Amino acid sequence: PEPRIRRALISLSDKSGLEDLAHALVERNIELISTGGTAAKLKGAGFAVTDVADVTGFPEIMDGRVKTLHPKVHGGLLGVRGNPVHAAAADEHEITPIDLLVVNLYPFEQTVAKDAGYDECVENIDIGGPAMIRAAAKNHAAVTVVVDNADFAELLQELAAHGNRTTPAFRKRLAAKAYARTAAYDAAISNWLGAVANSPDGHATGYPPTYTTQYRKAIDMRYGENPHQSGAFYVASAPAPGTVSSARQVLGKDLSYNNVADSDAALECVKSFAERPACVIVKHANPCGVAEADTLEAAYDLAYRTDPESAFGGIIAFNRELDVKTAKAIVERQFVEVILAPSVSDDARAAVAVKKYVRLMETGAWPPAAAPRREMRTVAGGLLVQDTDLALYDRLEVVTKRQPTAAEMADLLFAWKVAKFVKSNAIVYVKGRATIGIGAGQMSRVNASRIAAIKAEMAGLDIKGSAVASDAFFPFPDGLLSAAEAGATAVIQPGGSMRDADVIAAADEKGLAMVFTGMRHFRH
Ligand code: 93A
Repeated sequence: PEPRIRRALISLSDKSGLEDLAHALVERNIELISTGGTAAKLKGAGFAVTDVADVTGFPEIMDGRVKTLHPKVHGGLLGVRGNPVHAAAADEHEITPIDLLVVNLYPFEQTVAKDAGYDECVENIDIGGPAMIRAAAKNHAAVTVVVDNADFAELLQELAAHGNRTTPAFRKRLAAKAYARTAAYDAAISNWLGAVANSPDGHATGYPPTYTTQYRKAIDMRYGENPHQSGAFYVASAPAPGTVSSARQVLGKDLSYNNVADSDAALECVKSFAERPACVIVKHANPCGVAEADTLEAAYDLAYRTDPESAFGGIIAFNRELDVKTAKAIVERQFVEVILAPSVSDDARAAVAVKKYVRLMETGAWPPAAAPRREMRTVAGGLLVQDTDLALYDRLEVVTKRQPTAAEMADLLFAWKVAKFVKSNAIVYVKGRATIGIGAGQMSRVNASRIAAIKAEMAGLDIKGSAVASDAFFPFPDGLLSAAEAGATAVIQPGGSMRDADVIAAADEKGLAMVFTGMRHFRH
């Protein structure tokens, strides 16, 4: 039979739910041992509790730095039940078994998060708590270890169901969680200390939040990118406002793996536009239509017209509240997977609700400028980490004889903003602040250019007089010439090719206006 729980050691920094737990344990005749603050709170509430100092025969010393670090505690947690040698040692040294350990740690992460000073952060590094947690978890064959107050209820259910016992499966699960907790705790300390060590004033303000971010599983998807792959969506404990991770789903079917990835692409792209209502339609992680206009509905209509074929089953993001006219225009015209907007009017919501499957996401407002962040992708056996590409250009330098007109300049900037979100090689044609042809993900820049032109033609859009953006420099004049032949009159690109002089000469010959940005935007 499983051992009965007779003695519990409770040591909690976060004391929420403590009294209810103690009450239930005492009712089950389980003896309580506690550290200073926890014991005081229990005694105040009228519970009979043994001070850990009375167990160890040693006072809590050094401001509590040493309170449970004692063989009477650790022997009680670690001794193998039924082992005669361990039992003899326990007898000789008057060690009594501890069957249940309930500990949550000094709030180190919260202390760092509230930007406390160095000394306060250091003082909030818990030593005795993790030591006990690790000891109890090692001995999970006999000892139950709880590190999260959210598990109190399940613990009490177990005790009730099994006559003051817990099942081996439950103890194993809790032990696994316990080691996950101490691992994450030490990781947070190490990352903070690393940042402190690298900071000139020894204060780690603004150190990359990704280092300490913890993720929880928000959605267990039916599958990943394909049905034979499993997939899930993990969300940071405090996701930035106005992101796909903090968005609220107000309508529709469950989000799929691809829905989340494409929603992110659409939303981050539409954030590039603030001055006027804008719409981004994404398909397979690429914008297939982007437009700005005086109304949201007009912006959607222009974005849709870029490539109606691709827009089918797309993800649509807006930078303004979704109004009823726009909502109706979408659902009456096309199949759409996800619609995202900072907010949604009541009648727009009702209009979308007509289509049961459409996922409607309310993102809330986003800050005008995104905070720096890191992004990661895995490669086989490794992890690539980089700062997210949040910059736009280094400079705007006209390198041709002809200056762009004001209208061309506006379209060039618009095309540049879009190109940043198109997979490389990216070529984007724009006219009147709306895309008219997008060439994405090609291995050659000339082909990206050709495809963009073909798509414009297929959509019945005229490239003549358009602006064109290239996410990286034209290595040869051919890509530029192909854009000029298609009818573009203005070009924006990073510059920096060995043959810039040839490319500029070709542009001058065709009477193009060309702007260099000094910044490349590969996206893979
Ligand atoms: O300072 S410690 O690292 N030294 C210890 O021996 C020790 N034992 C438990 N911190 C220690 N604890 C922690 O005290 C627990 O992990 C818990 O977070 C906290 C509870 O303290 P109190 O009961 O005095 O409020």
